[in-house]
Amino acid sequence: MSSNKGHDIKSICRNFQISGDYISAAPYGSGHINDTFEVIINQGGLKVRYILQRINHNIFKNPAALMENVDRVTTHIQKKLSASGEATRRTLSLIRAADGKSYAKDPAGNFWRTYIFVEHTKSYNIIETIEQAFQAAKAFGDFQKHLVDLPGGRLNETIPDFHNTPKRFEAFEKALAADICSRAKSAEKEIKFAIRKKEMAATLLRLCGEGKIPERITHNDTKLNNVLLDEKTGEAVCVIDLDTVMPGLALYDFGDLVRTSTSPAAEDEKDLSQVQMQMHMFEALARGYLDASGEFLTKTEVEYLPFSGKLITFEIGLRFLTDYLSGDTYFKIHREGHNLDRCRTQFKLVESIEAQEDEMQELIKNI
Ligand code: ADP
Ligand code: GN1
Ligand code: MG
Repeated sequence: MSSNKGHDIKSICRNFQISGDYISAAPYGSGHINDTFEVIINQGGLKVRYILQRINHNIFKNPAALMENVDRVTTHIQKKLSASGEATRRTLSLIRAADGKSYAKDPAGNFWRTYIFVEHTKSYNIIETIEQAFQAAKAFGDFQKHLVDLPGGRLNETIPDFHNTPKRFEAFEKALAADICSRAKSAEKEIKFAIRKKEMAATLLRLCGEGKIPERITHNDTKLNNVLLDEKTGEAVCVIDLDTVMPGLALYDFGDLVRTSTSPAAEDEKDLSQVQMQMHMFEALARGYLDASGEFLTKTEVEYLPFSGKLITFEIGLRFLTDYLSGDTYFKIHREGHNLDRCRTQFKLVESIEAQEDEMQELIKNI
C-alpha cells in the first residue's frame, strides 16, 4: 500500500463498475497535480488496464463541479465520434462509480475517478519531431472544434482566473513581499525579469474586453504530455487531462503548445543553453492548429498566435516562481529548487520567443 501513496487502491476500485479481479496498481505518468495510478484487473484471463486518479482537491476546490464538466465534455465528444467506431479511444471515457456517479469518494474524503486506459499510445514530455508537434496541435484544435456546440450552458470554472496573467502577477508580488521561506535572494535575477516583463501580462484580457477575441470552450492545459499519440503511427489519438476544460481563450491553448512543444529541453532542464524556441517546431504547431481551427479563429486570434506563446510561457514561469517563493505548495516537486529550475527554463524560453517574434509573425502570415 505504501508504494501507492498510502491509498488502498484495491478497495477504491470496488467503488467503480469494474468487473473482474484486482491484480495490482502503481503510480503512473508525470503530471504535476493529481495522483495517477495504472490499475490492472484480470477480466476472464485478460489483463485489462485502467487509469485511476485522485483529484487534487487542494487545487480543485469543487471536484463534483469539475467532474460534471468532464462528464459533459466526454459524453458530447463520444456522441460525435460514435460513427467512427473509436469513440472510447479518441476521447477519454469515464467508468462510472457503483452509484452511477462520475466519481467516488473514499472514507478520507478524497475524490477518485476512473478512465478506460487508452492503449498503444505514448505521451511525451519533450518534443522530438515536427510530426509530433503537428499532431499535438491538430488534436487540441480539433478538441476545441468539437466543443463549439456543447449543449447545456457555460461550463463550471474549475479554477477561477486560471489564465488571468495580471492576477498571476499579483500573486507573485504577494509571495515576493511575504518571502516566507527567505528564498527571494536566490531568485533575484528571475524576480527582476518578471518585473521587467510585467507590461505584457494584460494583453489578451484587454483584447477580449475590447471584443477582438471571443470566449470559447478551451482546454487550458495543452502541454505536450496531455495528448496521447499512437505508439506506432505517431498520430494523435486522445486529448487527456480535462480538469481545466472551461471558458477561456483559444490563445491560451496555442500558447501552452508553444511553451511545451518548441524547445528541445525538459521543463526543468538545468542547462539553459539547451532551451530555445525552434522555428520548425513552431511552424508545425501553427500548421497543425490552423488545420483544425483555421475555420473558426478570428483574424486577431491568428495574429496573436506568436505572442500567445510568449505570454503563456511567461505566465507559467511566473507561477513556478511564485510557488518557489511560497515554499512549493502547488506543483509537485522532486528536488530542492525544482520550481526555480522550472521558472528559469520558462523565462529563457520567453527571451528566445521574443528574439524570434517577428519571424514567427511572418511565418503565420505565409501559412
Ligand atoms: P495530471 O493532471 O496530474 O497531469 P493527467 O490526467 O495528465 O494528470 O495524467 C497523468 C499521465 O497519465 C498522463 O500524462 C498520461 O501519461 C497518463 N494517462 C492519463 N490518462 C490516461 C488514459 N486514459 N490512458 C492512458 N494514459 C493516461
Ligand atoms: C500543471 O497537470 P499538469 O501537470 O498537466 C498545471 C498547468 C501547468 C503545468 C506546468 C491544474 O499541468 O497549469 O501549465 O503543470 N495544471 C494545473 O507544467 O495547474
Ligand atoms: Mg497532465
